[in-house]
Amino acid sequence: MTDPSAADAGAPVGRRVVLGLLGLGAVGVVTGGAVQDGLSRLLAPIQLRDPTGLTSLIPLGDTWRYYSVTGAVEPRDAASYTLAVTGLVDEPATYSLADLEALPQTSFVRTFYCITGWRVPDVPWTGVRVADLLDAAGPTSDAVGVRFRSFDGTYSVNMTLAQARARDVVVTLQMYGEPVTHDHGGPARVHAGSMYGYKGTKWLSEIEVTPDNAPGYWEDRGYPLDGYLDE
Ligand SMILES: Nc1nc2c(c(=O)[nH]1)N[C@H]1C(S)=C(S)[C@@H](COP(=O)(O)O)O[C@H]1N2
Ligand SMILES: [Mo]
Repeated sequence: MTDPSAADAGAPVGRRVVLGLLGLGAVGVVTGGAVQDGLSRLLAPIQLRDPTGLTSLIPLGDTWRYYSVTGAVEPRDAASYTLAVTGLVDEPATYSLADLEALPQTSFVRTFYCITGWRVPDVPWTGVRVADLLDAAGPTSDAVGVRFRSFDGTYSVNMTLAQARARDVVVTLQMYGEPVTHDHGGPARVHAGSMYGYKGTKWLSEIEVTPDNAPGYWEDRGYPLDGYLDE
């Protein structure tokens, strides 16, 4: 699927740069993994400015790409991180990282899919079910959706209340058995195991229970509101 973001990215990567990198990618295919790895690192700062655009065409193999729609994000740690549960709930709450770590953890292994075509096989995810946080908050009878917001100040995405309650929708605290790194949206990101990556929110700061299921950042730019994988 083509990416509607290329046009409105703040400072898109020039076509010549991307074509040059495609040339490097071809070298990587010939000479093997080392060049691919180097290319992946080389691309990290570029992808800051090309969140889901042309760089996804470069053959990097099954590796992670760093995505941020806002460029650099100020890191938060155990001392400064909070997650607020707000909106149409009986008991709004604010969780510290330690609070989240003290709640029951769910783990599962799922392949990660970005809708632009790349994937990372068999990723181990661990975190707190969004369902548990919703149960604790008690959505009111007029609640319909859940809006996830990021402390990057820009990213958001919605799910219906029912979708957000699925067992594989987690406030992820660990990937690969390690704390989620800043680049991967730590200390806490949402991941929905059965949905494309864009339905998850890196640098999660708020879960707002809403009276609707309004489109979020990428959905406003053409991604489908229903983000379920076809698999
Ligand atoms: N805050 C924030 N969350 C985000 C994004 C983003 O740009 N900003 N990109 C989304 C998309 S499209 C994907 S594929 C994944 C990428 O996660 P990664 O950067 O760990 O590879 O994050 C999702 N969540
Ligand atoms: Mo994505």
